Amino acid sequence: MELRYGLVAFLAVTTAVFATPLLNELPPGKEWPERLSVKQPYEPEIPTESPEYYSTFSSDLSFDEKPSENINEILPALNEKVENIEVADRITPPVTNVEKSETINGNLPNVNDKADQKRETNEFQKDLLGAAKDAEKENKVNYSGAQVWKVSTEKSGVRTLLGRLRRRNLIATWSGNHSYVDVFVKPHAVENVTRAFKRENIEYDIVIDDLQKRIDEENPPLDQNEIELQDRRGHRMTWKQYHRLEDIHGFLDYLAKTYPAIISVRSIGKSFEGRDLKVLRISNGQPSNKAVFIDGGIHAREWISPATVTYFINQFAENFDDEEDDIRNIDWYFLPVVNPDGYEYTHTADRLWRKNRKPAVGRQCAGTDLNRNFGYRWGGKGASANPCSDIFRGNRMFSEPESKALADFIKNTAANFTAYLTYHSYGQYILYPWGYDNVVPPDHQSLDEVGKSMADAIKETGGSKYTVGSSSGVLYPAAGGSDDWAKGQGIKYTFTIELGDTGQYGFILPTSHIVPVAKESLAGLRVLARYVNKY
Ligand code: 0X9
Ligand code: ZN
Repeated sequence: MELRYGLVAFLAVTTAVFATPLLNELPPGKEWPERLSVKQPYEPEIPTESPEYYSTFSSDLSFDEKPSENINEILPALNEKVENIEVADRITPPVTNVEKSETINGNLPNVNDKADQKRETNEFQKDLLGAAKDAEKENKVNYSGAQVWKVSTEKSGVRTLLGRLRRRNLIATWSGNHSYVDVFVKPHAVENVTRAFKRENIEYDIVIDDLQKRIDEENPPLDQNEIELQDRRGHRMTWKQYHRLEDIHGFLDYLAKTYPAIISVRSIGKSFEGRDLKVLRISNGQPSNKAVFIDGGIHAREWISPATVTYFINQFAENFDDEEDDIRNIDWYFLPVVNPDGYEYTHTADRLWRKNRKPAVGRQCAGTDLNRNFGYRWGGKGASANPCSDIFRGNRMFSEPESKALADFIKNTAANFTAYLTYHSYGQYILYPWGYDNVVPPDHQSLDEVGKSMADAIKETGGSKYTVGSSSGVLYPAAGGSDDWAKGQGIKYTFTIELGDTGQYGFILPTSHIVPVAKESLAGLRVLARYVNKY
């Protein structure tokens, strides 16, 4: 008897081990193209230093100061270290509920009667889950009383005051452009900051008056029906919830198993804490195809981004045969979570974490802003050398395993990358290079045209208004972004897309917004696909 079970178990394990790579194996001609001797589609055509390359794009910015100085006002404090909040900068992640319950489950009492065992295990697990959930809540950074204000910066003196408050670590900037800033006011500072604003007669709107309440309401658990549906579907993604990394990766693997002729998944490297950086490729295998690379989740707290990128994947994968030719004739590469350590950390410890989780040398603070770590004009404006800043650029370009893996993959793949889209939040912007300074590439007019057509499609589909422009012109200069690096590699249609909303919820966008945001973004992506095929 035991021998038979042993044999079954042995067969199950060997099948799982050996069949998984086979399931992911694409038919000849449909494999992922390696670089080898294939000519790269993006031999640098762009001189990085040529003066005619720079045009003064936004000389009419209504900043109080020159943009170059202004960014030092706006962004080094873009959520600088949250002080007075206990676990904000913990370097070792806290033990999560899962880890805890697993440890205890390992020591379950030995009950002989199967029904009893099942009941007791269930009850025991329920108790554990409840206790673990409470513990998890206690372990998380608590934002009770923190507020988010929208402040117009048109009036002179506003930026100076914001700079002062920021330097005293009372506020941080969530988002903003040249006419407004969304200001995160730390819980202990609300009174003082209110007084300072009143004294200087500066108006503001309180957009979020208790951030923790919003966080608590943001991502409610699924109801029983949804959970049963998940089991039947073979993966757990729902777009009715923000999912943990495990669910996202499980979904990618499920698609590769289900559609092996067109879909495959590959880990292109590991994060600092050892999580996979999983890229899913969808392709009909035609050698003439152009390729598009799409990523999400560079910034940990921007949860709508991985949710949207996985929504795209689902649409293309599940309806590939019925898709329009413009979609079918592109090789799609998706990396939904560029920063998996940060993403998990936002679920387990600090909902507002932005960077990755690699401790800085000296370990005084953790994390590098991956969108300041790419090797194009690295270390320029809008990037900080202070490891405790939320826009820390890292010790050198590509110092982080996540940014390095992404760049190496794009460089070492012979795919004909014609577009690079990186999804962020929030603000509703479609941004093209350059980000490092107020200058634009020679083909900025065509980028502007494509961006505007995408924005039109988005508006037509879901009604949201996206602003289009160069990222330094529309937002602020910030060097070391993945977009600038991709454009520097010669990838024609390079955009950063800042998804919704425009600040009502900011990063804490309720789950009911996922499908509307993703659906309208998909309309924009379809427009991009048309331009890619025409190029
Ligand atoms: O600052 C960023 O990294 C992006 N905005 S976010 O609010 N999602 O953090 C904008 C990046 C635009 N691109 C470059 N500056 N290169
Ligand atoms: Zn971002």
